[in-house]
Amino acid sequence: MEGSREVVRTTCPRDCYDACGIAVVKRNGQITRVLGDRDHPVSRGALCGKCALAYNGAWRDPAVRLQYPLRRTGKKGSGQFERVSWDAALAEIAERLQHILKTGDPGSVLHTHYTGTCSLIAGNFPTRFFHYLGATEVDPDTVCNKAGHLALAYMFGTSLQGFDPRTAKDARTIVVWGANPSASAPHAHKHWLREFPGTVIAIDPIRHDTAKQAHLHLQLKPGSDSALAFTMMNEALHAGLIDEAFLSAHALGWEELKPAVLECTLEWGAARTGLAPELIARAAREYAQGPALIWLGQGMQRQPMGGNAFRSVAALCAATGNIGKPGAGFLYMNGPETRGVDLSMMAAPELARDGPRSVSHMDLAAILADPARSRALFTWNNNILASSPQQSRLRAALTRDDLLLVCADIFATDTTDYADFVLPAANFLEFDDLVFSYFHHTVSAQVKAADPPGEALPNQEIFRRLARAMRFDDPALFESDPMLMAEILGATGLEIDFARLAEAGTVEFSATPLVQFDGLRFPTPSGKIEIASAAAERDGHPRVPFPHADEAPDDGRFRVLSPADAWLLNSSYANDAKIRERLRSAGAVLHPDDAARYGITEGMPIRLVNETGELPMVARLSTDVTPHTILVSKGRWPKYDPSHANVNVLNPGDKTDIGESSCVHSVRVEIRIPTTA
Ligand SMILES: Nc1nc2c(c(=O)[nH]1)N[C@H]1C(S)=C(S)[C@@H](COP(=O)(O)OP(=O)(O)OC[C@H]3O[C@@H](n4cnc5c(=O)[nH]c(N)nc54)[C@H](O)[C@@H]3O)O[C@H]1N2
Ligand SMILES: Nc1nc2c(c(=O)[nH]1)N[C@H]1C(S)=C(S)[C@@H](COP(=O)(O)OP(=O)(O)OC[C@H]3O[C@@H](n4cnc5c(=O)[nH]c(N)nc54)[C@H](O)[C@@H]3O)O[C@H]1N2
Ligand code: SF4
Ligand SMILES: [Mo]
Repeated sequence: MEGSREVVRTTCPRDCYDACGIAVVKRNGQITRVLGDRDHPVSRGALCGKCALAYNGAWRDPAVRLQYPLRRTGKKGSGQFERVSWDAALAEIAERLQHILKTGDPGSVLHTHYTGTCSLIAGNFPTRFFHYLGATEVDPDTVCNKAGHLALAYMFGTSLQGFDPRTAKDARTIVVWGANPSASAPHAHKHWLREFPGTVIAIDPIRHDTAKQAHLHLQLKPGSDSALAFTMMNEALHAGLIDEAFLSAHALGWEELKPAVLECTLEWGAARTGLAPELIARAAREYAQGPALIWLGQGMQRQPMGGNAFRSVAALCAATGNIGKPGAGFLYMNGPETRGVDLSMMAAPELARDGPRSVSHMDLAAILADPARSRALFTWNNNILASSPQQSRLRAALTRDDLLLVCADIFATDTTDYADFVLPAANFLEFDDLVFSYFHHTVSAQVKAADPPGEALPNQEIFRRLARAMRFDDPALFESDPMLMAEILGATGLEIDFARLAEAGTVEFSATPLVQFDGLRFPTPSGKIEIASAAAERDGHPRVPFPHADEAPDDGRFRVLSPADAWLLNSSYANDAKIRERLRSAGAVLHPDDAARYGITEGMPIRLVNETGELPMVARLSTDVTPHTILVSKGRWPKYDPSHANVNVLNPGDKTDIGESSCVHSVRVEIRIPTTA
């Protein structure tokens, strides 16, 4: 007997550019398959490999999901817990929080959150609770992309208003600068870039699949992007492709930048970047001629001078007039603002009576090591023991008996193993929400297709209940999901309710492609592009960007890049059995010339070592990486590795020039070869 078949349309809410449409197939009320939605403009019927496995594996396996609230019974880190009721767990957590509020600073309650789910309510609503409490937020963007956000905001007034990918039809050239769509945006790689009839230029120290597929690959030394951007401006100047009329009408500061541009000859740039002068010249002319789009990757700004690198590339964009017209512009992220929605509607920072408080992720381990600064930590949507820097120091801090640790997650991670209370979260298949891609200008429904396992609850409901247990009474802490969704959809002006959106799955915010900064109005203080920025200067940064390239590590060290892995989504999926099989062969990739100098051969065990930690790895040799560079993907779970560590055990948590954010793609290590006994 066939039984009744039903298909629920929903959307993938992972931290991924694509925001794919999903078709959940149900028989007799039970999910049988999670597939790509054939009608969806991005996914066109296919999920990426990792989601196809995980959504039909661990994510629907009650045996590996957290199902009930848990209270710690063993030592911190032992992962030993007993099941308790929601009422008991929340009452105890509330009592301990009330004690902290009575006896000290609410700011000593910290919370970390990030990209577990990017659906708008589950990803943002819980911050209301923490604002109201007066807690300190560990600024999520500081572990990812803050330097780039601030750099672009200095120059254009916003980093969250990018090009509309549909305007590629008007572009001659697309530059993918420090992003790896073949891993981080698989459908943009497979369809959007591959179907683009013009020239694709990839600028990346790694020859990843997108770079292999590009017409030009500039495999520059890591950390030399600013030098490259200035050299490209120099070449554009010589070719008569600097748009002086555009600059004088719409930008401030070109005259201040120009003397530095004039110094950055092709020979100078070639020496700094390690690229052939002809290649730089070709890329410069292709781009400058325009119209051209630049995809500004989040990977590119994770370097010590990442803010300056972003300002330099942004200056190139402005100087060549590649902005404000169809087929031109840049994209870092398209924020909900591009669909009329201000996210503070969800996060409600005004609930923080003394103003929102935040610290950098780069300081998290140090703050948690200090009982005066941290008495409680909540983690939700975030697996800090896999994703954050200073892994060993962080782990040591989490063993503090006097630190209340509460973790909401859908799985038992390295981090939840240290919790006093583990709160089971529902996943995206189990409740309604909204998803806005940060690449496309789409508005999508996340639609409930199943009940959560056991007693798991959506994030927003967990924090509503905790607010109740705390006897908080501000109505903003208890707003219902239907009300929140109606507010968001109302702000889009689309005149669509959730039921209709759920039927459609995804709708475009505008029927026709949007032009970035249409009308050439920029939300800066002057209303113009501020290549020279008084705001940057006031914040202690140079007024204008300057040409820079990091020195290559010269003391026998290597620079570790740890970008996105195609089989993981940050740390998510590393616990799925089928995905773990695929990760088994991954290792530390280094250039054959470097390997030869050390007598390292393919498959040989090596140790990466620095002042922060050490990581045993298997060597993989490939010319896909530049010399003096080692590629180790992010995201493995320490507890599945015999060393109980991943690449973040090597990450000292150094901060970028702007925004106190992560420069994880600049970690320096030595290679040691283990001696056999
Ligand atoms: N070495 C190195 N480290 C990095 C990076 C790097 O490039 N290199 N990249 C950094 C970047 S860009 C980022 S954004 C961070 C991301 O770091 P994380 O925020 O830790 O990333 P995720 O693994 O996506 O998600 C975290 C957790 O959320 C859980 N989760 C999923 N859905 C839900 C839900 O609905 N509710 C709750 N409560 N939990 C849920 C998942 O099970 C997972 O444990 O990592 C950073 N770390
Ligand atoms: N499969 C998968 N998809 C993901 C994620 C994932 O973990 N896995 N993570 C998601 C998240 S949170 C984010 S933030 C995005 C990130 O996705 P991307 O924006 O693509 O960023 P990364 O993967 O960190 O790095 C991209 C590229 O930057 C390059 N890079 C490193 N240093 C430099 C440099 O100095 N100069 C230049 N030009 N390039 C450099 C790396 O070699 C890498 O190829 O992806 C999202 N999508
Ligand atoms: S992670 Fe990205 S590519 Fe994979 S299904 Fe989700 S949105 Fe699509
Ligand atoms: Mo990220």
